[in-house]
Formats: sequence, structure tokens, C-alpha cells
Amino acid sequence: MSEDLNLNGTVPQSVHYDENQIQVLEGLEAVRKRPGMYIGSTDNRGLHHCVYEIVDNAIDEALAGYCTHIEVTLNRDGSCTVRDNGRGFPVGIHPKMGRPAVEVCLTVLHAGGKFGGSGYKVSGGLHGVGASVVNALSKHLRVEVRQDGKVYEQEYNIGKIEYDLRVIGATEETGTTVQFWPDIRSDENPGGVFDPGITFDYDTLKNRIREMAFLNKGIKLTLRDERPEEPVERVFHFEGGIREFVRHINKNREVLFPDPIYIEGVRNDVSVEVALQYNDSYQELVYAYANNIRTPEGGTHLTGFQTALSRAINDYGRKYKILKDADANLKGEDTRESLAAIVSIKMPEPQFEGQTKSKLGNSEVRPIVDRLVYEGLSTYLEETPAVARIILDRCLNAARAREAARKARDMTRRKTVLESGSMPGKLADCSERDPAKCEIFIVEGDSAGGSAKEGRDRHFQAILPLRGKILNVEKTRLDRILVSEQIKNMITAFGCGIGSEFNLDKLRYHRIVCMTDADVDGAHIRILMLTFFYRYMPELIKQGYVYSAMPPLYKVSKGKQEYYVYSDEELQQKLDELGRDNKYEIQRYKGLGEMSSEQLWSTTMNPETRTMKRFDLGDAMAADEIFTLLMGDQVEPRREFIEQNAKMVTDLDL
Ligand code: TSJ
Repeated sequence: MSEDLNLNGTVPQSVHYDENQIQVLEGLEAVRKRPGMYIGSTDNRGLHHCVYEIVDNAIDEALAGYCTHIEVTLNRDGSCTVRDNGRGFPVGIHPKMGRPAVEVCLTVLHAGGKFGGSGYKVSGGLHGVGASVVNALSKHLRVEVRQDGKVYEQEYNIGKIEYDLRVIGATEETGTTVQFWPDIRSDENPGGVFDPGITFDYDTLKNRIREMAFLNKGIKLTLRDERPEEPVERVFHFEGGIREFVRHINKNREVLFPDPIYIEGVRNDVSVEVALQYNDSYQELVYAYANNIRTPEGGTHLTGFQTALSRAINDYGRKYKILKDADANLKGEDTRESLAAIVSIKMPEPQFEGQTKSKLGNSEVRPIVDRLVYEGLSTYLEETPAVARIILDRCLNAARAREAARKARDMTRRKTVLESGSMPGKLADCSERDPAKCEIFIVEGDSAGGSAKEGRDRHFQAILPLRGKILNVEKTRLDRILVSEQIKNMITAFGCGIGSEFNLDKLRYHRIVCMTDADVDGAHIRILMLTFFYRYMPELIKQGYVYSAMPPLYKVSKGKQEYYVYSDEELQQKLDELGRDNKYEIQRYKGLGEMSSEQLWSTTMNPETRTMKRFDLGDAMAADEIFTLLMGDQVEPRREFIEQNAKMVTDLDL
């Protein structure tokens, strides 16, 4: 593409300049009018989608075999930089648009995937909306291309070209860099698209970038945060790919055999990778991905894996008489108890279906995964009889436990909270009955609970106080938590049941807000709640119904003027803004209980002024990991974790 480049300091001539320009402007306008259509939302999630969208472009270059390193940097000025060492985005003139290809990619809606020619674009899917969407939603964006000895650059404002692509220097390197400043709404920028006050969250990005590194073996991904006083950097690079992902999932559990089983293969343009390893827990942790996108609703790739796993294990058990003639076959669920596995497929045109577009629909994928996994696993079992024996014992054990549990459940079910119709005494319910309009605040401590009850808008806000100490993560097993008064109150208030009896239609609130203190105990309670939701009501998280309240950390006041600030950085900013010489009074809130009901309302509960963090499945996975670690039998990692991460826990690194 670069051969037809003509850049002798002249403006490239456009073929139908006006026509194309109109098309570009209409595209940008559509994106800014309905940002949710393109990036899902204008909150934190949407903001992070922008980073993923840009990173996906670099991942594609890596999957094509031309890029080994991708760096993501969060800059102090609120921008994000993504840099790769690929071939550099083509700068030659796009035949139809008459403009440099890189410009077309960044200004024309859905133009991204149209270049390239050979190979297929495998990332994308959910976020595959194109880099032009990010450009349209950025108050400023700069692209740099290093190619053929030259450094090119172009800049844009709200997607509009500031100047034509130009050469600014020479280089030996190749690659592409995009730096963008998201267009966040504020008093100074009322036309901005993203919600006021939002910023890139290091931990959210860290989790996703680590996931990308697991899913794309060999690619080095670096995340740098330049915003703190001491910049932080993490490098993720896994030659073992999803094998190391499975090790990571199991890292705080005892495993039944040392090396994850790994199966890979390609058929009809569908590349399949599976890694699995059993552990000593009773949980099933199987994550499926299509084109690097998690598919929590499953789909044909997951079904193919499950049927193959079950068939391979049953066939082996029959062949070697581990399963006796009289035994029933192991059920699919018996072969998945205690299993940690990753199923990752990559294909040219994935069809995403389901409520949240996170279920793979392509029917041709099921038999492909089934066959590859059945063959791979059968071979492994034949070649590794010691491990095969361990796996079969485990599955047989699960089948027996399932039978026993069913009997026990039948006995106790009649007595569960699910049947009781009346609401818990501690609940201060709201008057509204439409769940979509209702919120419930789960509040740590009776005194904060009291303030929240007084301060709330009782029309649509319900309050359920929790006594904090009882929910000590480190001392409480999840099965015992289930029978605790606190959790029963929560289940009753929500109305939707748990586990196999869960019914989303019966949920009484579409916003479930954890309101806890900003200290270690508060973090423990959040981890516990999130783990509980994740294991027993995951749909609540998938639907995006679970939030954390963000109470302020400080109040800065002078005379009648009062400002609430929500982080240490914001405090420094505020003090700079007010002038540090002035003698302001700073109050640090140690707990929610220190706030009056009016303060709690205006800072934390009033939908007009509050900020809330919405938990996603990644947060829940991370919480589950921390919970397992805090609870786990392995003393050493727990001690290490608590020592190293006491601060992280309080910072809500979920
Ligand atoms: F899209 C983008 F601008 F947002 C962006 C693109 C951002 C970042 C950080 C990287 C990239 C990008 C694109 N990195 N590498 C590429 N590669 C290509 O676009 C490319 C290069 C060469 C050829 C070729 O056929 O010669 C084809 C393509 C698609």
C-alpha cells in the first residue's frame, strides 16, 4: 500500500473530496449522537472500550506475525497512548477515498478492517467498531506511523483532521502509536460525551491486558501508569499462553496434576486452543473466548468442548473398566467439577448472539471443537494413564457427591429463604415497585445504615444495613456465609433466588449498591459480596446490576464553601486549584458513619451528583481470586498476598 504514497510535502489530492468529507462528518456525528451504540456506554466501561479498540488493532498486527510488543501508557494529562512495533499503519493513498489509509481508518466509520488484504482480523467482535469511533469520541488524537525510515504524524480534534499527514523525522524503527484524549464532559466542556469525573482505571486495564497476553501467546504487553507520583509498570508476556492462564486460575489452589493439559488445532479457518487442569476445589471455572472476547453466555465452542470432555472421559473409563458396566455414565457436570479450563477459538466471522451479545452462535464451530478436543484428550489419557486415573477418580467422586447433595437439598429446600414471602426486618424498602427504577444500598454498619435510611429518597432507594464484623472473609467459608442472617436478608430482599433457582425476572432492584467504608474491612466486605454474587447470582454481574458506592475521602472547607473529594490525587488537585496558601480545613472521612444523612445523600447517594463504580465479570473474577486466596489452605501465598497487597485491597483492586 505504501508504494502509491505521494508525500512530497504536498496535500494528497482527493478524488471526490466533498462527497467523502460529507460521509466522514455524518459518520462522526452519528457516533457522537449515540455513543452507546458504538462503545456500549459513556461510563467507565465505555472509556475502557476505547483503549481495547485501539489495542485490538495492534493485536491484529501481532496475530498477523509482524508485531511483538504493545505498550499502553496512561498519561498524567488524562490521555492514553498505545504503541506497537508492527509494520506501521499503511500511509499510502486509499484508492476509493483518495486519502492516506491511516487517515481513512481514523476518520471513516467501520473502515478499520478493510485494509490488510491477507489474513483475517481476529480481534474485534464486541469492540470491533473501528478506531474512527475512538477518534470521534476524543477531544484530541495523535497518530504516529514509523515506516520506511520515516516518522509520519497526523492529529485530529473530535475526529476532524487538524492537518494532513506529514513527515516529521527519520527513524530505523517501524510501528504505530495512537495517543488519545477522551472527550469527558465537565463544566468547562459541557459538550463532552463521557460521564463527568471518569478516568482510566489501572486495575481494570491491567486485568484485560493480562488476559490479552494469556490469550495471545508470545506477545509482550506492557501497561504503564504515569499518573501516580511513582509511575508503575507491569509487563505481561506468556510463551505458554492459555496454559499459563489456567495455572494462574489455579495458582492458589492445590492442583491434581502438575501441568495443564493443552490441545490445539486448526480446521476450516477455525483455530482452537484448549487448556485444562483439575484442582481440589468443587468449582467449575471454565472460561470461553472467541476472538479474544470472553463469552460468558457460552455458545457453540463451549458446547463442543463440554461434550468432547464428557465423551472422552466416559469412553476411557469404560475401556479400562474404571466405570463398571453397572455404573451410569458420568454426567457432563461431573466431568467439570473442580475443573479450571480455557477454551479459546479464533475465526474469521464470529456471530455473537444472546442478551449481551456474548454467546458464540456459529454452528460449524461445535463439531470442530468437539473433534479436536475429543481426539486430543483421548490421546492424552492413553499416553498419561496416571493422570487419567486421577481425573476419573475425581469425576466419580463428583457423581457420588451430586447424588448425596440432591438428597440433602430436597430435604432442606422447603425451609429455605426462597419460600418465605415477607421481607427482612432490617430492610427499609422503597415504595416504587418497578425493579428497573429501584435501588438497594447494602450498607456496612448500623450507624451508617441509619444515616442512609434518613438521607435516602425513599421513593426508589431501599437500605439494607449489614453488620460488618460478621462478614469476615478470612474466617468465613462461603457455604457457611450462605446460612448467615446477613446473606439471607440479602437474598430475601433481592427476591431472585440463588444458584439453580435463580430467576432474574423476580429481582426487585436493578441497582445493587455495595456501600462500605474505604478501609480494609470495607474492602473485605466488597470482596465477599462480589464473590457471593459471582458464584451464586452471576447474572446480576453480567447484567451490570452490581455497583460500589464511591463515598468521598475528604471534605475541604473554608467558611461556607465546601468541596468533597474522592481520592488523594483529587485532593492535591483541589488544593492546587484553591491555592495552597489559603488555610482550608481538610476533614478525612474514616467511615461512612462520620457523615450526616444530608452529606451521605448529596455525596454518595443522589443520582444527580454521585459517582458509582459498576462491577463487571472481570472484577468478580478478581474478587473470587482474592477470596480464594484469603480463604485458601495455602498459608504462604496468603501471607505474601496480605503483606504485599494490604494497600491494594483498600484501593479496591478487584
Ligand atoms: F487503528 C489504529 F490507528 F488505531 C491503530 C492501528 C492503533 C495502533 C496502536 C496500532 C495500529 C496498527 C495497525 N498497528 N499495526 C497496524 N498494521 C496495519 O494496519 C497494517 C500494516 C501493513 C499491512 C500490509 O498489508 O502491508 C496491513 C495492515 C492492516
